[in-house]
This record gives sequence, structure tokens and C-alpha cells, in this order.
Amino acid sequence: MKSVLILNGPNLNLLGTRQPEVYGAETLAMVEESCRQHGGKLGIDVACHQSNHEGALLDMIHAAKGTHDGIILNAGAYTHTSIALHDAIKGISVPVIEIHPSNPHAREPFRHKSYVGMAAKGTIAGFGPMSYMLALEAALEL
Ligand code: CA2
Repeated sequence: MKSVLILNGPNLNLLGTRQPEVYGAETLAMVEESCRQHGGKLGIDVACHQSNHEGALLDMIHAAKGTHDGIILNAGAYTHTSIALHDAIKGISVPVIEIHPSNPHAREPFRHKSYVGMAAKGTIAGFGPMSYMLALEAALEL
């Protein structure tokens, strides 16, 4: 069975508590449960983690090598700042799908640059919590 790591970065533990018009009304726990269920239907084993710490995200990306067939990564605001995450993605042979519930390109200019996207296999953005489900469908092709 294919194994996929869903990794969420800073502030995504706040999903569903504020700005539902931007990120949707579902909490992170709800999104993770939907991912596990959708993964089950697709025949994908889904593991979920969230951290507010850049180093912890780097450690989890490194550890995915040899453990997971792909990573679905929402790096939150580190998307737009972290060359370290970019290098980590480039440094492992595990394909990464960048995802965002919001569409960063339709928001402030500082969200238009993605160091994660430059290293990822592809990006899914703008579909609310469904972005995660669409990324799982894409993971079937990894
Ligand atoms: O759309 C996304 O997934 C983002 O990665 C979310 C980040 C943002 O910095 C990126 O530009 C795009 C922010 C996550 C914060 O999420 C919150 C959710 C509810 C309440 C407060 C923050």
C-alpha cells in the first residue's frame, strides 16, 4: 500500500478557528480525519503531522526518506521564506506535493513566491480543505 505523509506547518493548528472565508471552516483534526478516510478509499495509508517549528518540519521531511512514498506539504508562511525547506525537499528522493487551502497568488504579493513550490513536483491551491483531497488523488500518480 502506498504511504503518504501529510505535513502541515506554522499556524495550521488554528484552521477552522478564524478566517473561514480564506481557509474553510474545518479544524485541522477534521481535515486530517477526512484525509485518512479519503486515503483509505484510494488505497493510500495516510500519516499526519503538524509543527510550528521549521527545524521539526525539516526533520520530518528527512525522516520520510525510506518511510513514505510521497509528502503532501502545506508549509504555511515558511512556504514563502524557507530556503531550508527548499533544500530539504531537493535533498530527499521523496516527491513533494505543495498544497494550500487558500490561493496565495490571489493574495498579497509576499505570498506569490514559493520556495517550496520551486522544489515540489506540483502545487494544488485555492480549493479550501478539498485541496488536501485533490493532493491525495495526485499522490496516486507518484
Ligand atoms: O493557504 C495556505 O495554506 C497557506 O499556507 C496558509 C498560511 C499562509 O501564510 C500561506 O500564505 C498560505 C497561513 C496559515 C495560517 O492559518 C490560519 C488559519 C486560521 C486562523 C489563523 C491562521
